[in-house]
Amino acid sequence: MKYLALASILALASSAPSPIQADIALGDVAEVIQSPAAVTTFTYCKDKDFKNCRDQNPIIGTCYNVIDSWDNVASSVRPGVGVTCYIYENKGCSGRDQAVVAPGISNLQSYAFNDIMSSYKCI
Ligand SMILES: [Ca+2]
Repeated sequence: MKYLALASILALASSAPSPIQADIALGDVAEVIQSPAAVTTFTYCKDKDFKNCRDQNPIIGTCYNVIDSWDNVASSVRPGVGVTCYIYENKGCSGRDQAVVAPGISNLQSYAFNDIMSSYKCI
């Protein structure tokens, strides 16, 4: 009976349309379930001393472009504790970069990076 039940489930599964072409093995699925994407915090601010800020929750290891209205305006930045965030002069995490760790950089002018940041990535 167990075999029959399994066989009918398999028949059902193979006849059902598969909207997503998942090219991963079962082992990969287990790994994804056991290791959800780690998220940190990253705050960037239009003014020095962490004023007029935008708070983000970036996934570790993922590059983010800042939205257009925040492009080339950051004057202070603060990553979450325990990560290193890199800020980049160009989008796509390219160009000159500057590493930042908590408690952050209160005045990017000190690093010749004021009003320059276009993207960031935390690792
Ligand atoms: Ca820039």
